[in-house]
Amino acid sequence: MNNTIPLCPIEKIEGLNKVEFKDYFLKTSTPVVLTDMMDNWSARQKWTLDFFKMNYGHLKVPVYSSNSSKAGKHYLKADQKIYFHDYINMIQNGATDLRLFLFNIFHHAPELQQDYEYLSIMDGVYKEYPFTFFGGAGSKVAMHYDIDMSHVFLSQFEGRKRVWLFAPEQSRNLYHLPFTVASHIDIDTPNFTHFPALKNLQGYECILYPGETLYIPSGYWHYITYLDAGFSMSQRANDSFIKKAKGAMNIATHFVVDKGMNRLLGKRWQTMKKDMAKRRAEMSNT
Ligand SMILES: O=C(O)CCC(=O)C(=O)O
Ligand SMILES: [Fe+2]
Repeated sequence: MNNTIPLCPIEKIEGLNKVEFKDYFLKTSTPVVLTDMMDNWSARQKWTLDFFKMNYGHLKVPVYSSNSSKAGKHYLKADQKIYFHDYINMIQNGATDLRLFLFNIFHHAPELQQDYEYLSIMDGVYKEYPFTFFGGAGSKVAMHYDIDMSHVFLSQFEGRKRVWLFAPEQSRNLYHLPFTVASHIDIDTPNFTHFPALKNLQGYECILYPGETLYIPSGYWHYITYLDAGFSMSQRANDSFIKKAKGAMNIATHFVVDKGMNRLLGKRWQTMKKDMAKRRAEMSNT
């Protein structure tokens, strides 16, 4: 809990089957931690930071500074490419908050697929997008929701993460920046005077441990703090035509409207979006 925003603990469950998952979590868009989803993967024991350092240290990987997932022009633009070996050393030594994210390790090391299984808890798992996320203690993932509107299953291999989730209905209370999937609120130290709608915000919280898989329902906002150096891998799934269409719309809006306006107006566009977010938050609270 961060004392100021009510956060409900996310339930942790073992032995959930597909029907139960659908009825209790998928249909109701309720987050849950599945504690046994990774049990049968040999990757669960085999994949560690040291394992990647030793076997794949020669790969050059794109790393991002903590603020590069914030709204703005540089969204998803890598800051630099460095050797995987050097990057892992840096996070193990606590020397950086650079993150490696949305990294498809199977493109570089297809043999690793043998250690791993695709989830069968729901239909529509995208086999082409198993992404890994690495970071050091203290790294933060800025508040966002995933642009393609997929459901996300985030499996933790090493280190712990604190995850805060907020349902899509909370978008106005989070001052969602229009035409983006981001919020500029500093949720660690919420400023209730400047952003009064934050008083109405309600969310979920969990600490994700190695061996656990967090289900992040489609459209859910997430804010993540790495408590230790570590990494996870996500699988994405989408079994709904409507959600796929919404995702395609989001991507078009972001890349055409937001990027275009950024180029055209720069800082002024940022300010306009913040003003719009403020007006919308106030409208929904009057
Ligand atoms: O765990 C992370 O570093 C980011 C995860 C994330 O944003 C996602 O899986 O969509
Ligand atoms: Fe995400």
